[in-house]
Amino acid sequence: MSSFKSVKLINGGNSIILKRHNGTCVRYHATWLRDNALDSKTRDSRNGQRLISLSDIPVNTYIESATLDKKGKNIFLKFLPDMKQASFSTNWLERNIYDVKRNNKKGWISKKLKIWGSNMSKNIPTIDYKSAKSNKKLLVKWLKSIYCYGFAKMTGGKIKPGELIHIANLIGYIRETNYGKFFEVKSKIEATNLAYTNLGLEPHTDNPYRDPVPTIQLLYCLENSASGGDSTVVDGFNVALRLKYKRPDYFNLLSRYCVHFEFKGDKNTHLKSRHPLIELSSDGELMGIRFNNRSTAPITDVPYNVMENYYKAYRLFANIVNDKTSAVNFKLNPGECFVVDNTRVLHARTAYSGIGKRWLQGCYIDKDELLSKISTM
Ligand code: NM2
Ligand code: OGA
Ligand code: ZN
Repeated sequence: MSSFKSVKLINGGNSIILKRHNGTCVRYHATWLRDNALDSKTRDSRNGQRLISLSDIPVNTYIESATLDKKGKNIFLKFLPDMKQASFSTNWLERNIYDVKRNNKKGWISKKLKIWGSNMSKNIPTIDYKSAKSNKKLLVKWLKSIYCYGFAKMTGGKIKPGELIHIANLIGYIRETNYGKFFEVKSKIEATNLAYTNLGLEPHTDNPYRDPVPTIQLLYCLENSASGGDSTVVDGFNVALRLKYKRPDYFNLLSRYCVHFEFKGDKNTHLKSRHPLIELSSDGELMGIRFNNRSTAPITDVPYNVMENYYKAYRLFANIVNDKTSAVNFKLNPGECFVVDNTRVLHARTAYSGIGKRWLQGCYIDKDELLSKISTM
């Protein structure tokens, strides 16, 4: 429970400044406080949604008086000119703090994410199917690892076609695409996608040609007796950060310029998108990686005099992707599956052949629901 020592108006009531017991201070603006008032006329008390618009807040809003209760745990505000009153707990204010130093460096990531390389091979976040179904604590822990690492495995599932849907439903809502609610990853004649052959697939993110990109992918193994067909996953954020460390100029090129992705696998499908390989938000957060050599269209948005360097940057990125120290390798057994955050983690398989068979089923899931589950469970 946080508490403050004192509160004062500053800039003629345009803001308040709160002092903590350790001497540090934090400021909030009058308009911001008014907009975020928590009373039932400002926010619906059932669903928490805001009932007012900015036009309901006078432009010249200021705070006439601000007082703390005895214990310094609640603050009471009077706004003018509309004579609105509002109160906030100091806990709420601390939780919603914005008067802080921030990291605006390109490529920052949330402290909650854990970056990994081949060192994760020995402790892959894994759950067995039975625990996932019966032990909520273990399930939440597993869901959190999908968020933190962008990768997790499940073992002990039924060897039954369509079983992946039950697992997907533990994570979130299925994202249906042209490939269906789920798809059969096996070698087919006249394959509409190279994934449906026995060729090896280099580390890639799926469907970079789709906008928005599917955010989670699940691959479920039903048969894997062919020789080869081993899996690899690579933390794309780790690769991007290693690139940035080695060659910040290359990192800038790959995040600055857009690539075109395109897929035309059958006569009913023509998907296109335009995004950088390394995507940053406007304040520099590392948002996503799109990397798929099979579906990269001619790169035409890089100026002539930058192209040579762009390709050098692209090549170095690919080299780090394919570096042994980036990879976590394993072979899926029937009844096992893995889940990747497709905005971050790349997946691959080696070529397969021989008398045995290989049959995986896959589907896409929306990550927003995963985050919602973690937050509410
Ligand atoms: N499949 C497996 O994004 C890709 O084209 C990779 C996707 C066909 C749904 C394969
Ligand atoms: C895919 C894919 C990998 C595999 O279907 O998108 O990359 O192991 N498959 O077959
Ligand atoms: Zn894939």
